[in-house]
Amino acid sequence: MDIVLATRNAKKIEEIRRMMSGIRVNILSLADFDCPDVQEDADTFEGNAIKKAVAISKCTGHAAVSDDSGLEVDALGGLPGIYSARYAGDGADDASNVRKLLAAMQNVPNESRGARFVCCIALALTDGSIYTFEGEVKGSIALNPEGSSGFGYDPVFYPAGHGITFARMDAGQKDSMSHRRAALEKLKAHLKKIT
Ligand code: ITT
Repeated sequence: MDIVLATRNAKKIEEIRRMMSGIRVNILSLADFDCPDVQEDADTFEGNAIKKAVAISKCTGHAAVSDDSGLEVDALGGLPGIYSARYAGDGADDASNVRKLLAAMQNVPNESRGARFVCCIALALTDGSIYTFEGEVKGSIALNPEGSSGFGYDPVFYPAGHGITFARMDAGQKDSMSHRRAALEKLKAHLKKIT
């Protein structure tokens, strides 16, 4: 079965390809198709994930898998949440997003710095059926960025029970406990049943 990865985020693509190895699907790249950008205007991770997967499946004529994900911070009422990629505004990048988050958290004491990463994966099949799979990892927000691996908010996220940020972990260690891993395991179990 051919599946197009409906994301333009190179770091997500790396992680998903790594964790999808070992199952009988042929992963195609969105870069090989001429599809318009999908507007992420739903108000949930699931809504945006479905929008992306359905649009890319229709555009390419193949099954599509999308990933909508983000960081929910308790002290900020769940922000940046679905706005994670563009938290610092138009033209935001990982560094400006992290800077804005740390500034917003400046006066938040250690015991109130809880957060979680959420990942919703959507699978859209060519017969029009849609499936979604969620994963999360709980943790807390660091006082300063630490480490240079990964992407996004990895330098400021301590997964619970570990004394280092995701950005200080090697790829295999982050993969073993990440929100994306949890969602992808559910997707893989589903694909094994239908392929
Ligand atoms: P696509 O929509 O093309 O997939 P995107 O980067 O815009 O790419 P999202 O809308 O799902 O994707 O935004 C996800 C953002 O959440 C991402 O840019 C990071 O800022 C953050 N994020 C998600 N997963 C993360 C992870 O594993 N580590 C660090 N930050 C993550």
